[in-house]
Amino acid sequence: MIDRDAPVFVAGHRGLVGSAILRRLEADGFSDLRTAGREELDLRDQSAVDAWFDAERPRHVFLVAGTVGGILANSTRPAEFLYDNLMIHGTVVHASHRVGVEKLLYLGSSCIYPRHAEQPITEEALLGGPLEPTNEGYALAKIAGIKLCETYRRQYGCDFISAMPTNLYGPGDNFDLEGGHVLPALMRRFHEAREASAGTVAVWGTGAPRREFLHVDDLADACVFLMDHYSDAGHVNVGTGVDGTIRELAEAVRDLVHPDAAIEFDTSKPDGMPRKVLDVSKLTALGWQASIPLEEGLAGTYAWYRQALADGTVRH
Ligand code: GFB
Repeated sequence: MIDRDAPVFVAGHRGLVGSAILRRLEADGFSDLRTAGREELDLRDQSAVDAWFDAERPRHVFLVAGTVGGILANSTRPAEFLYDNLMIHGTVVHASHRVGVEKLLYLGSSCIYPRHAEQPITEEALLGGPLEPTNEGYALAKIAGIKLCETYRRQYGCDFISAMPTNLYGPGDNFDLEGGHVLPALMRRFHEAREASAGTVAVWGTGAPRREFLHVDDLADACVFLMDHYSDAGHVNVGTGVDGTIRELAEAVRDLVHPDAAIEFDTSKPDGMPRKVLDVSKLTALGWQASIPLEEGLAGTYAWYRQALADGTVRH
């Protein structure tokens, strides 16, 4: 178990994942949480990151910062996704080594796996074939992050571990229609159609791709579990092991938000990876499994979204 009274740095605390980890650590009694907003610290800048680590001296690090987005943002801004993430992973891992961080958890993404990986995808599928082109830049940066943790462990003996989550959703998500992921985008589109009494809602692609969705509170729980119980070089998949089509997801969101709406597929938009479901047997064998069913997670996220709209705090 990591020490609940040690200084812990959550890099990326304002994002979907970072905010969930912060909530989870606070609930768990961690007493010395350190964060740094973008305006205070540019995580792409090694000298700024070094200075911050020298001043703050964290003993544990959750490296969950990055430039993230959905399929369109990834395919139209590949340079940003590659550069920002490569730099952020490099600076934080290196600074952590330099000041002697005892344990670091690095968060990757299931998009690291080859486009035609055998499903469900095991950890061993990494680097077994070409990547999905819509998110190649992001995936390459995420693979570099895994290799940073592995090599710093091998060369310097750092206890740096990596977790690879599947597609995430939950409170604090980005509801931007162009830049965000499918689940918040659909929730917002059905919500706005209901408000406008519109009868049809657009869903990108064919509806045929299959995706697995993990609630971010489950992910935060898994991250703390791994920090407490896992110390090895190999990365660990984090998911539910259950997937469905985008059409099924759209229908579930429609039933929850605007049951009278009709769905119209916009096939000018990309489908991306045909299927992405993780083999989670490694994590299950370690003793962790997801506990928030999709239906419950969708309802909670929609309640959160409406409240955030009312409060004016939703990210668009
Ligand atoms: O969530 P999403 O952008 O992530 O798209 P990916 C998932 C699927 O939903 C794709 C479809 O087949 C989309 O075409 N989709 C339908 C929509 N309607 C929408 C919509 O309104 N917005 C969005 N965004 N999609 C991402 C990667 O890929 O997965 C990232 O780009 C990251 O790198 C993330 O790894 C986990 O699963 O396709």
